Amino acid sequence: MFTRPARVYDTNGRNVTAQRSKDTLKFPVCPGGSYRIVPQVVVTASAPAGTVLPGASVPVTVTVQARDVTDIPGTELTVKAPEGWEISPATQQVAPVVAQSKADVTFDAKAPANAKNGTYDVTASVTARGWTVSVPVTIAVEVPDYAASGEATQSSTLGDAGADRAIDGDTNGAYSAGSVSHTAQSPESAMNQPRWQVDLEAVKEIDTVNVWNRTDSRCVQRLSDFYVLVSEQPFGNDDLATLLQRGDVTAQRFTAPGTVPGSQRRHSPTMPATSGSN
Ligand SMILES: [Ca+2]
Repeated sequence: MFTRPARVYDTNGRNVTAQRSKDTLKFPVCPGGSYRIVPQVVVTASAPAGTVLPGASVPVTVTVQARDVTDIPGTELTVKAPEGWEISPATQQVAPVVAQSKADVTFDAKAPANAKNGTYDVTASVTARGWTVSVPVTIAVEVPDYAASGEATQSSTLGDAGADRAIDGDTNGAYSAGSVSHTAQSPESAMNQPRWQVDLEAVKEIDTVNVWNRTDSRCVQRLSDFYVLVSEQPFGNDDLATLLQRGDVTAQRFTAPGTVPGSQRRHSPTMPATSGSN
């Protein structure tokens, strides 16, 4: 607060002469008196409410306000952002602001294409000769559920329990609820490495793959030993052994549903040893 121009007022509203040196403010005081210190430069920064997609830009507005009777000379706005963020422009001049008025300046903050879910602090600093005021603005990034807009297929289907049920946004694990996908229950299907997959239809930066199991008590164990495979190339009709040997395929084996760290991959099928997924 004391690193910017400030005025000191007594209880009667009279200005008290003060001297500022870096972060120290000195002024004469009367015993028992009370004083009000009013910063003469107020800087705020804001971004639109909501979340930002990875790789998207959001406009940040910085408001420089001059209080009371103190004019603000021309200042410079600089922005610090986490690694990978692009700020445009990174610096810009702010025109002088006369007392009791304000000026808005705007910059764009672009999230990295590989940004993870979370909140990020971008700091805007307004600098004049002798003082700097810095304010953070928090931007939330939300990685979309790419699977939800992909094309789901599976090796066979039991009744109407199609592959698209696994990406319908409903993770109700009870088969009777009508949202669980299911491969056919024939011996041939079980022998043929039943699989479910989703084509994301473009290369995407994948953070996690969430696999939701059935919750019907007698069927939970069916999804007990399976692989999650990801690739930027189509899997085609290759069997599991072939896929595990392919250089473009990343594979992880699970004895129970969980999450797998991702990378830039196009396909993410699961190959359960037995059938049934949400
Ligand atoms: Ca579902």
